[in-house]
Amino acid sequence: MIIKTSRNGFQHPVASEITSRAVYLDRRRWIQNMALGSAGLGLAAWGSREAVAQAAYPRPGKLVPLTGGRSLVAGATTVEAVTSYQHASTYNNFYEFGTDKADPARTSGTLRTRPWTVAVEGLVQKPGTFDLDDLLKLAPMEERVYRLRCVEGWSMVIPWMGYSLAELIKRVEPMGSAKYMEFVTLADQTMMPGLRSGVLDWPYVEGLRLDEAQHPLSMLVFGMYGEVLPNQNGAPVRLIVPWKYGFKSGKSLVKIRFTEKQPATSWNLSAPQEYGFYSNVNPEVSHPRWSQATERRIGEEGGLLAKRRKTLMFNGYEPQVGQLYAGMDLKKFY
Ligand SMILES: Nc1nc2c(c(=O)[nH]1)N[C@H]1C(S)=C(S)[C@@H](COP(=O)(O)O)O[C@H]1N2
Ligand SMILES: [Mo]
Repeated sequence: MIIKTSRNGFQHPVASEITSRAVYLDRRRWIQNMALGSAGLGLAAWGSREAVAQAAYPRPGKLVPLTGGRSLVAGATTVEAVTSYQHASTYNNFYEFGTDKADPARTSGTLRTRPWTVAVEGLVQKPGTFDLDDLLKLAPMEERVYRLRCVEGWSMVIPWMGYSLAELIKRVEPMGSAKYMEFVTLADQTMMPGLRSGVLDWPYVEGLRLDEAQHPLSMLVFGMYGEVLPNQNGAPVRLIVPWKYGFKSGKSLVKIRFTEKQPATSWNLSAPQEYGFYSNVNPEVSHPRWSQATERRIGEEGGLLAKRRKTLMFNGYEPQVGQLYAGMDLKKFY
């Protein structure tokens, strides 16, 4: 694979990714007016009994717009408001930039996201290094509204921009021996003040079974709220696996490896009894130190006293992903 050096400056996508404000607003209206029936594109078709149109949300207008050719809403079981951009971009877990929720928004300005490459290695026929610009063009950009459920007991509803991870997987042609994927994220002392702390072994590494990674809901994400990702949310490219606790979705990805054996993952290494390899959202399997039966929606009125919501099996995506775990003891494979 040829490595191309980006001719675009910091956070300036190629012209094809930039949509005029008018087109953008038009698309917004279309989403707003999208009836259940017209959501029958791709994934939404099989989630459509649960899917409901989300309220439109404003594009914050802080970063470069990133728009998708089509939009879909996946996995909402009730009408749920999209979390405000303000909350989604200031209440973050990104330990490379500090462990306080407010740290990443404050300290991630030092992250340089251009040039950026993602190396794909291991058990594939076509290993290589992808330039971010090539990744942006690899498949049509889609907008998907997913719930994000953190293992700590809070959740958000976020409109992500990206495409199925499966699009990348099929291009590199996994060998028959490939059973797992390992996702390695950036660990650069010069840009990430949090690396000085020993909370985790750096780099932050996560993993998925190959069939989980190939599931169409698993998403390679480049943007949110119609713009490129802000640094604190994992710029320039991250994973989103919506039926698993948030920590499975690594931010600022630099390397993807296909392996035969289950990869060792950062959170599992740091506390194996608390964070399993699977970490599927499951209200019936408690964390050793707290119940996972309910969650607090970030941004809802009432702060810490706000009414908690019931956590849904597989974060509400059971109809789509339940089959991946047929016959598995989910208490054992937590
Ligand atoms: N590299 C890296 N990725 C990471 C984390 C991290 O600390 N470092 N935190 C994870 C956790 S615990 C959660 S809940 C989500 C939070 O994503 P958000 O800040 O975009 O909501 O990112 C995940 N990805
Ligand atoms: Mo999390």
